[in-house]
Amino acid sequence: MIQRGEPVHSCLNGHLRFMKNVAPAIFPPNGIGDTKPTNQAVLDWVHEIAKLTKPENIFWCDGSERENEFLIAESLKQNVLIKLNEKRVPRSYLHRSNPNDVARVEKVTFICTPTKEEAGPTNNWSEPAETYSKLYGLLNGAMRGRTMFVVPYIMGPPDSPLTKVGFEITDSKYVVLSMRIMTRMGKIALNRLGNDPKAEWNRGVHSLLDVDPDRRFICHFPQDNTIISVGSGYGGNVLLSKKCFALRIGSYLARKQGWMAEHMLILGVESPEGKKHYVAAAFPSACGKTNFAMLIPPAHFDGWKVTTVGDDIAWMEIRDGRLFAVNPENGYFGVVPGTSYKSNPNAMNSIEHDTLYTNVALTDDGDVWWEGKDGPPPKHAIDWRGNDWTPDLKEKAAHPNSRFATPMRNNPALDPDVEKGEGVPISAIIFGGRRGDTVPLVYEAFDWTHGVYLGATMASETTAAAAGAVGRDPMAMLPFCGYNIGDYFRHWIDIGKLLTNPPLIFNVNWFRKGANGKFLWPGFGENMRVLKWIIDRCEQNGGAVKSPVGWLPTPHDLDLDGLDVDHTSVAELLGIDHEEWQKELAAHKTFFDSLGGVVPEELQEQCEALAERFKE
Ligand code: GTP
Ligand code: SPV
Ligand code: MN
Repeated sequence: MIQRGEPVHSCLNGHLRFMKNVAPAIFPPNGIGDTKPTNQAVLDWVHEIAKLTKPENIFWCDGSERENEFLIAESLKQNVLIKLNEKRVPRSYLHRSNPNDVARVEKVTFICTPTKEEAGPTNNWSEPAETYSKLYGLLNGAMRGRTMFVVPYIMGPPDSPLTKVGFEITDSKYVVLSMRIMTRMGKIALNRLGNDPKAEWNRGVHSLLDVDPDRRFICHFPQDNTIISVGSGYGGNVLLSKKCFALRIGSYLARKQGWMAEHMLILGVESPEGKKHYVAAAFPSACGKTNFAMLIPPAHFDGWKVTTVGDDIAWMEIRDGRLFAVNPENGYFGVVPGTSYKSNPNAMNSIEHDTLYTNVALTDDGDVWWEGKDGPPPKHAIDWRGNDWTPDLKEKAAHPNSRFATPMRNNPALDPDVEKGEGVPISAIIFGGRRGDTVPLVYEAFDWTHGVYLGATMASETTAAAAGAVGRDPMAMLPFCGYNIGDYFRHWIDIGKLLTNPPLIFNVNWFRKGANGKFLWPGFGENMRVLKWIIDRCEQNGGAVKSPVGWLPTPHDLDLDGLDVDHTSVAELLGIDHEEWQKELAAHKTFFDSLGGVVPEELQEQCEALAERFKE
């Protein structure tokens, strides 16, 4: 049974008495909010959390249309949502989060394993009993005057062996409405769980409290399959299905159970002859996963088709010696700024209707706007904070991390096999970050272990705030690996040993810059040219030369017909600068050293082998 410390009541009564009610209770009519699960373990847990948080009432979600309509109506009344212009963006809404609460917060994200070693050198760790005690203190009476929603959901296609059940308790209507888009929510989960009190399911507890950054914690208890998140109302902090369950708890379960939970998009690519491959790609947050997953091939690639399986998370398992992947999610929570008909038409088509926007600007005619949208900016708008905005102001109208939540069904390029229980077979795995220099446009690992090394040492530039600063982000999982990163590397190596037909592994970099500081590569749809080479390599008919870092295409091996990029740029994009790579090598060593001895021997050897190849 779960071990928990004694709740701390006394010291917190002061702030509780004055805690703002940011989420007043709602009172559903008969037939709404009363679909109680029958599994006794779930009922006991809900009872325990209700006793602690003391809500006004409990709302049991069933995922029905009627329930959704009621929740939207109540959210409009409470200004949780703003209705957008029905003609321009039908059935769509805007939500503004608290300006202090606009992104994931890694410094208050914790992995609460019995020992610090289990969480490893890259995670914030906190002792489970103490942490439960602290969180139970904060949750004590936190839902007074509020409705407690119980949200059942599944992650994965309904009939997949990889699919898992989760329950999220929350006092936020925005969370319920978002979970309905992002997951398969409601009765489907109750049916999947059944009545076995010992069945595996994830427990998620979320309360807004008073949305105070000083009382904001996102805590994971992998051994208990439990997440507790308090004090935030935004995205990855509170849609507990996503980063918290599908990645942090997911990666822990995956290692224990012999599968993989990765921060990867999944796409299908079909040739004019009808030959189809699937690839999975791990890029760090805001480095192009959604865009790549929705790529539209340029005119030159007539007859080629790219389809989306997922844009953020892949759950993968081994079958017949191959890796098969499913997208555990049911919707996209995508970056809005920069999204346009030019950069990503599939995303634009997806978010034209039935979309929940967060922190974008509102135009005077009830439409949404953001920096980088097609056409000129509006003469006047209400910015993401709710203030008047005009184009002459320095402030951005939409928050740089403003997001859309939209059902994957809206995507015109949705892959037909997205619901397939067995998943899709993965031919290639791609790693990539945002690197202004050093890293070529694309190269291929020599073998699986070398590929694991590419993933383990990948890096990305942080945002404009720290221009030029490069942070290592292994497999784009640094913020999302729910256990010791050394054991995670080991798990990758072990999976490789079980694969008789492993995916080839590649590294890409869309973000290399020339001397003028501009991107050398046009990116977006033109990334098809790189994808095509990757597919050629999978079919053993793409050319490449051996370089110290891996197999590199020559300009001749890439199909660059009709592309407006000059020869020198292509040479720069594919170039290996030995001086830059000496620095890169040193950075790999420093990174491995910083992990304090957890890095598997095989990867240390890869580091030495890379150094040796540069000496040849
Ligand atoms: P998360 O949802 O945070 O995980 O982000 P993501 O990895 O899905 O990134 P997304 O596709 O939303 O892109 C993030 C930013 O990178 C946007 O501003 C895009 O315009 C930009 N971007 C995406 N693809 C490319 C590309 O090929 N070239 C360039 N230059 N920019 C790109
Ligand atoms: C990311 O940061 O990788 C996201 C957004 O996909 S969030 O869901 O907020 O984590
Ligand atoms: Mn992401």
